[in-house]
Amino acid sequence: MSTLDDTQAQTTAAGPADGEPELAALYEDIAAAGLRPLWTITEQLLTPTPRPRAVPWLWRSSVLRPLAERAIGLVPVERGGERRVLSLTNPGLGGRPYAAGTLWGAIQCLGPRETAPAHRHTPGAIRFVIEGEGVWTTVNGDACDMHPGDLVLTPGGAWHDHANGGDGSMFWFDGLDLPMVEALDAIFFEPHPELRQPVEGEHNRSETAYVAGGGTAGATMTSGSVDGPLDAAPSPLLVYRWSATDEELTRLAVEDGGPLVSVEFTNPHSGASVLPTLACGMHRLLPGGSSAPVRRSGNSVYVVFRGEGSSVIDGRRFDWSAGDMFVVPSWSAAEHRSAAGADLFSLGDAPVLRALGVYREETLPEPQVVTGVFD
Ligand code: 1HN
Repeated sequence: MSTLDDTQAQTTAAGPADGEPELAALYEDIAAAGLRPLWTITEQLLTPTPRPRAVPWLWRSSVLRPLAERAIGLVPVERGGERRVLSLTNPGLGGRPYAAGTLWGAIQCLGPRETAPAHRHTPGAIRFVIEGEGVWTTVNGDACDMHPGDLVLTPGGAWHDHANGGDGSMFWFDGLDLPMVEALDAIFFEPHPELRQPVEGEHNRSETAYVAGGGTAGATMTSGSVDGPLDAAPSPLLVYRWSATDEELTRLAVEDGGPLVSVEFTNPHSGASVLPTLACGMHRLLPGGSSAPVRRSGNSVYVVFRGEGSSVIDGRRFDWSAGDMFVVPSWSAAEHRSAAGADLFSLGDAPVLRALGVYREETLPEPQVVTGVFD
């Protein structure tokens, strides 16, 4: 007679027990039927907290920028490759070209007079301009001029191409929800018949229309972060200018004194995140300022726009300066500080987690103890 403990020992074993032909036959038949008994699955499916495969990581501008420049000299942007892009490849993801499990992040560059060909796809994208002048991204016929610090949206399904009309190179950060759309088995891609789609009318029409309709800069961002309902429609405004962002952060810093002031960019029609899948924000650490240690479910990628400082992520210190990019994976504890002040752009997947009711965040009671330094 077997006790309850004996029974559990048998049934939690990874394979059939010796001398139990009936049980052995059951396991064989289960496997042959394309099934797996839950009680033999040893990998932990329900972890107490998220266990992202992506690890905290940083890519330095001093490495990214020269490589991008060499690529401008050696690799043409043409049909086929479509984009001159170096993807942030998180070492935890087994070679997949993703910054984190849900997010694509990359540096993209265009040399003088180059065009990255027009196409469209179901993943949505955002561009955050790091350096250079002269490029516009045309989104469904609307040519959006790009300048450092600007955020430009190319919502899923929108035709888009990038054209450099100037004599210098330009560098920007690309963020896409590509891994999410891939996980949903919903990728569609289509090249446009022409290299550049036709530009309709003047440049920056979404911006002009927004202002002409009485839209204010204040309605394009909110202090803190959006936690309202998801809007399945992307923002009708395609460009968020650095001048407006800077002005709002300056105003917030005076109003509430810091040490950290943050805005999240919003769809001015609905107050939702800029894309249904992606949240974009800008964070200003005032000189000597630090943020509270926080963990959040969902992944984030940060781009240092101005200044320098450091972040402690899961106990490791990451020192950064302008143009660097780093990843805070889901549920990693993160806190940021800067002696001289800094502006950080952030990209995150929180709109999806919030819409699905699985978003969580918590502030840690104490600053983290630093046990190592990333380099
Ligand atoms: C894409 O379309 C762009 O349009 C950039 O600039 C990066 C990465 C993967 C798939 C499509 C762009 C991309 C991308």
